[in-house]
Amino acid sequence: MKSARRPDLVSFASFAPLRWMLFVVACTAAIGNARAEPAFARLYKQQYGYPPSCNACHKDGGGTPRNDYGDQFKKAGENLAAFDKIAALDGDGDGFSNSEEASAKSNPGSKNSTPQAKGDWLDTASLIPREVQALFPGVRAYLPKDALLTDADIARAKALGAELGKQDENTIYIPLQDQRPAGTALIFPAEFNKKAFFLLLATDRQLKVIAVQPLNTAHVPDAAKSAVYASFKGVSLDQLPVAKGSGIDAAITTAVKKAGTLMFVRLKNA
Ligand SMILES: [Ca+2]
Ligand SMILES: [Ca+2]
Repeated sequence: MKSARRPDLVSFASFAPLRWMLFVVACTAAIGNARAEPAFARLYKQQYGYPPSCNACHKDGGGTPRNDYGDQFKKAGENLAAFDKIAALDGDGDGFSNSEEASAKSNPGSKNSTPQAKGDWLDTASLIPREVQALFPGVRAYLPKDALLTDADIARAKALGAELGKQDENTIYIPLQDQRPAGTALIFPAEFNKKAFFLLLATDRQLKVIAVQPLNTAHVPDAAKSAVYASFKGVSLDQLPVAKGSGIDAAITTAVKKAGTLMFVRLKNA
């Protein structure tokens, strides 16, 4: 593998690719800090041997407020040592300690999951963002594809008008219908006036855009009001427009250009 920068991700991928990658996408979908949650999942797996779902630390999936276990973990330092510090506590108050629950694969952040009745908190289906599922009604299976960028990819992207770097690496969802790709979806960050928001880009199986949607615009309300999203519909990923100007529409267009080109260079091999 070329990705010396993220060896942990590569080794996780070989261990449990689907769950891990879905976790990365689901938990980064709607939060302000795109790097925080996967880092947590890596630590959790290092400590307990499996990646958790977003609901270990959040009340209702990535992007929702932290639950009591999430708060305990944060207060204890958010690092590997923090797990031992909070091991004997019972974050969710269900009578089982945090470490008892984590070791038994029940959710230390939810009363509804105990070592005797773990529930479905680790099901991969629960990790697919609702917004993605809504764009592909009836699709029950998703193939996550890690979009790691080679130097050749970056050069191809540049030729298509998009400046990509390693920091743009992401995970592409491929919805599967009758075991055939039905399209693609990608959740990615955008920035306006130094504030982050998230966008969802989806295409049909020919890589023509079917939708671009704002996902979390709490810090950038203008991104929710923009009318530029409809203009991408029907455009091929390799022909997305280059942004002009410096307003919110330009910020969105820049992010869409980068994300679409990332998908194109990873999915259409030269
Ligand atoms: Ca508990
Ligand atoms: Ca519990």
